[in-house]
Amino acid sequence: MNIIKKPSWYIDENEITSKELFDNRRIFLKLGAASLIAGSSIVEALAKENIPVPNLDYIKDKNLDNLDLNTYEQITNYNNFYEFTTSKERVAKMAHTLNTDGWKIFVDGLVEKPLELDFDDLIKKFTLEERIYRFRCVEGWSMVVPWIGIRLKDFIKYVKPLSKAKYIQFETMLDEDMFPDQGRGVFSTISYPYIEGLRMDEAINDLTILAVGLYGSSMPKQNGAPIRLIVPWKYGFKSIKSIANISFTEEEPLNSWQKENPREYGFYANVNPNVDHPRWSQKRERVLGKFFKQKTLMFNGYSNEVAHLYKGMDLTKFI
Ligand SMILES: Nc1nc2c(c(=O)[nH]1)N[C@H]1C(S)=C(S)[C@@H](COP(=O)(O)O)O[C@H]1N2
Ligand SMILES: [Mo]
Repeated sequence: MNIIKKPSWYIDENEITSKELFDNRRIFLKLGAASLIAGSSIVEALAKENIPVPNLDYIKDKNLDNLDLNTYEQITNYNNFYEFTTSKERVAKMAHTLNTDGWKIFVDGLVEKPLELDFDDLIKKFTLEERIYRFRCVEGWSMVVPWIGIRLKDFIKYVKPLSKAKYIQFETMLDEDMFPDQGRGVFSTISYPYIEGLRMDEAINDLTILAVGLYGSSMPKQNGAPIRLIVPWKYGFKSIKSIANISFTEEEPLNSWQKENPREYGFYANVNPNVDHPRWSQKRERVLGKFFKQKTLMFNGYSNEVAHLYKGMDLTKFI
């Protein structure tokens, strides 16, 4: 009989409840060999790192740029979500009031016909893809996140905008019971609903996704469940969370941060190390969990994919 000695890292097939887990080499790498000691199952290892068991089926990102992922813990415990609080550390604790059951997305404006889409039905119609992206907040911090989502281009094709449509506008859900800051009236931090928008050519770029999860499972509430925009070459505020309304327009949407402070925030918000924020430099960024700052890249490192969209535009004016 041919006896094969099992290597120390061998994991018994029975311990693996999901094939997805076994395939997810990155999660293994993140957890490190130490957590995969004999007797400890992957599920236990995931639990120890507070990573939920993956529940989404998706095409993996090959991570050709070899980006170093931030941990699930980091990504889900340092958030900007003003509907809850301006404290990045507290969003995670407060986000339980966001109820995504039966979530609907309304599509209107310049479309063939207005639609009311049920989130759960909607995502079954599309292919989910993992997208490992750099994510750079205008405040000067950044992270690398393995998002899971659908291409916005595919969604747009599905809802059939009219050819007159030049822009797409997104709004976050309005609901005072779910989002405490929305119930504060004149004392709210910003005016609601949170609004964002993209030019149509930006919207149909292959990098732009509607994200429905990260690290293989559904979007955590604090990160914008159940569905949010991700535009990786723009400052984080463009990546609007918990989307409830999408409309197609002829006019450029007035996005929330431009409305709050047009001198500091514009419509485009492309990551640009050469154009400083009026109150701070944008040349460098602090990656969550890293000690030294690193250089911020033009278009957040996505110039090859998106620089052509802004040819001939003065990027010191179109901020
Ligand atoms: N509805 C809504 N969307 C939002 C925000 C917000 O306050 N409300 N903050 C934005 C900002 S400033 C950033 S940096 C990112 C943060 O996303 P994250 O918490 O998943 O890292 O969400 C963006 N989307
Ligand atoms: Mo941000």
